[in-house]
Amino acid sequence: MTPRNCILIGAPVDSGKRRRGCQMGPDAYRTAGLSETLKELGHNIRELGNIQHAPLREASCENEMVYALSETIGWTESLAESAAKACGEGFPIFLGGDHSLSLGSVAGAAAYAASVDRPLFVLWLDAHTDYHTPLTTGSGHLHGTPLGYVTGREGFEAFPPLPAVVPTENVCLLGLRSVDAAESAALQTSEMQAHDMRDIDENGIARPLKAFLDRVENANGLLHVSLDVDFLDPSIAPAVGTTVPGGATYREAHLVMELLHDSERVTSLDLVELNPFLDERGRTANLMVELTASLLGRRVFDRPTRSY
Ligand code: 6HN
Ligand code: MN
Ligand code: MN
Ligand code: MN
Repeated sequence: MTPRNCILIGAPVDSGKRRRGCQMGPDAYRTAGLSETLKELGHNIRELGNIQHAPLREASCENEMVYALSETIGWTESLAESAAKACGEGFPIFLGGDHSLSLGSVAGAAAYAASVDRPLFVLWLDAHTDYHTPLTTGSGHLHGTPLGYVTGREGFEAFPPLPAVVPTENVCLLGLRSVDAAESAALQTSEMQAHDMRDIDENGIARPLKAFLDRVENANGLLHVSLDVDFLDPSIAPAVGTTVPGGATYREAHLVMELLHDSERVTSLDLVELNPFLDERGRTANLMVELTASLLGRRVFDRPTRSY
């Protein structure tokens, strides 16, 4: 297996929703041994510690429900810059932090892809589509908006202008089981490939993923993967504020990671929405580390036995 130059970027973003706790995410991944696990697999690890948001400036939005706008804008600025830089130096892994961190990580990955003249593809592993805009969100929680931002939807005027838009046909979503009406309507007129759990129950998870990975391959694309804890079934991953029953099983999730590893296409990764405050003896943090290990080449016969 080719060793990767992994760059671990702590992003303790907690502004994307009202419930606190994701700020502890980066330390939970460290405690669960992410860096040691990836080293054992033979990868090179560079740890950047935790980054901070850019200086806050005043910002406003027509929708008065929107929560912590300035802070999320500050995070988007600093994360986009870190992501673009890290993509040029290795394989960035963003240790979240809530999903609003992906406004920045994906924007930065897209800027990097444009600078090397290659298309960026995005795989969104989530119970939710996160396709709102600040104008359509009912909760006001900006962690529900990153795919709206990076695909260039209107309503993000207060945010940094996107250096490069991700075309909706380059986005694949897996694991959906909670989609708001406004998101669903917008999805219909987009080219995103959205696979809900019904689809996965009927057809399996490998089929849509392989079809997407073939497209990435044929386009010689870069691939950003955004893994939301709530992609997983709450029975195996309780540490998330937005649990939805009926999520991916342990094996479905590992299979996704194994196929991603075999594709050799993944160039950046977000680990998001872990809220260690809600965990049970670290089991969700441990599982997220195990999944990252699968994505980076761990095989069943290498896997140490560990009970959760
Ligand atoms: N996430 N659609 C809901 C909302 O509040 O807009 C949930 C968003 C969840 C966000 O999955 O990162
Ligand atoms: Mn999400
Ligand atoms: Mn989610
Ligand atoms: Mn594995």
